[in-house]
Amino acid sequence: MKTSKYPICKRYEGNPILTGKDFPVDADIKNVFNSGIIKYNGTYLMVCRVENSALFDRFWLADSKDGYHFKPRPAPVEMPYDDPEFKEYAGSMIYDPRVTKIGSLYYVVHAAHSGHTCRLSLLKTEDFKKFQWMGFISETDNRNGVLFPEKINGLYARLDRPNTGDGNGDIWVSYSPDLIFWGKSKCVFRNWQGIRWAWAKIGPGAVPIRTPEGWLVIFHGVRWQSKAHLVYQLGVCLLDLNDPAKVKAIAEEAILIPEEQYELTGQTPSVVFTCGAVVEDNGEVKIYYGGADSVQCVATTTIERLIEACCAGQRYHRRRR
Ligand code: BMA
Repeated sequence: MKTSKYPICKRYEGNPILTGKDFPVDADIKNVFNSGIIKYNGTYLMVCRVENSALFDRFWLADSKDGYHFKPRPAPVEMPYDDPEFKEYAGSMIYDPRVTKIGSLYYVVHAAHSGHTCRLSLLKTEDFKKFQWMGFISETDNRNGVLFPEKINGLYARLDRPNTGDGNGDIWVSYSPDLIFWGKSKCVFRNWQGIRWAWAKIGPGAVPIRTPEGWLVIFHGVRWQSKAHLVYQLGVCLLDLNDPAKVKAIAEEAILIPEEQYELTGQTPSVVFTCGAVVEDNGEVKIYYGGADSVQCVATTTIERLIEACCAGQRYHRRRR
């Protein structure tokens, strides 16, 4: 079996970088995890997913100068709860925000759970002070949506994870002329297709990263370890720049596996889950991820290592065919 020369991701030694205790006491925040991230005006801006003891989820901004030390703002993001349509579906849970900059605007795709089922919902902001709700952008039973940072062949594009009806989830791509109406949907790849460690479901994670080799996509893959125990890991693949439904290569190994105490124990044991990454000018990639649905963490790697991991996997799969 092919193994990598070195660990693909290196955990930050100060993990977790945010816990519920970092937020104002009266907000009663118990968990902070699966947060979105973007570089904004020279600072790292995290759109934190926070949860209180009643399991009410909100978004809360936190700022950092170095990408490791984050300071939450005094109050959560104001959401359009006065809109009855939003309230009906997102009333109990908004979660897993993914932030994409397109042109001069910032978009947050997030999951909105009515208590019965989940949809993708879209927010837009210019300045992270005022957020405009653009509506729901998927039917029910869909989550983990993420926008590409540019149009592809004249259309906005997104990856998401519709549940395929049997408890599974696969990665799909869809296109839109206006970010509201979506179509031309195609399955990109299915769980178990090329990856041994994710036979239950797979879904997109961070915003796709443009490289000369293709779109680098960090995704989550899930397997049943026992009847009642799902394990969430991170993987990486390369998609064709002009047609992201075409997979160019998938890393054979997971790039981050729950191993540390803060990933193995918590609300949901054995979970590493990402909603965002920051690419530095020198090619370093900071992957922000939730540990055990409880705390916010970060690990680093490079574009080069991620591409190498994808291509090594591809050679392995070619050999086997
Ligand atoms: C997924 C999402 C994530 C969560 C993960 C593990 O389906 O709901 O928010 O981190 O499950 O529980």
